[in-house]
Amino acid sequence: MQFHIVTLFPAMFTALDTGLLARARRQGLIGVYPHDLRQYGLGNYHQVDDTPYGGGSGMVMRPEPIGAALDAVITMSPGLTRILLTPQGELLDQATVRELAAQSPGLLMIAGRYEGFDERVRELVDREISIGDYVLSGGELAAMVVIEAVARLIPGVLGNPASLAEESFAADTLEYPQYTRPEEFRGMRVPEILLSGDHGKIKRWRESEARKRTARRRPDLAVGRRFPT
Ligand code: 6GU
Repeated sequence: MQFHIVTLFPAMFTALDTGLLARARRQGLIGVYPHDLRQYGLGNYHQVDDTPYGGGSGMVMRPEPIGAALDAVITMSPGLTRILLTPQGELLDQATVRELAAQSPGLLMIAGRYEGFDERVRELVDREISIGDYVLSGGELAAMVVIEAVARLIPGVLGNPASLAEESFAADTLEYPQYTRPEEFRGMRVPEILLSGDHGKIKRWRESEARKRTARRRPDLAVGRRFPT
């Protein structure tokens, strides 16, 4: 799966040169391709932003460089799903992540800087996505969040596919409490049931703990909801 990003800061994506994603790239399971928006800027200064019509503070990203960058990438890789990263977009959740993971050959994301995009940029994309209700100075970190969340759903990227299956089964609840050694840490003991060896009892305990934790911490996660697998 291909992840293309149109950005003024392509170097930020070297952050993905480590760990799980680096291995996935070496194996050819994913490709991460930042494209420098500055190359498509206007005039001698390669301008990508301008003052807003009607006045006001801040700068607005001009539509032509973004349009030219999208055209160039789409010509090289037809069929990419075009995504504008913006706090005004639909909130990213695991159901959306699954939809994005099903896009072939991949995603073309626009990571903006400055105060916003010229409204006409919205006409150039297939969807708009936000990663949460807070403001970032640019879409780059949001793009990396999308890449990480989507890539781990691609077959072969995760070391242990069983954890994926468990996640999708338990997608409507938070995870149950987990413990490893030692049996006692600073006076806190591992729940006796986990040491019992009774796998039926352990399974029921975990389901019950996950339900209780979800009800207390995230009552908005509706009981019974399941993400498509
Ligand atoms: Cl996608 N972009 C920016 N700039 N800020 C955000 C965001 C995106 N999602 C949440 N905050």
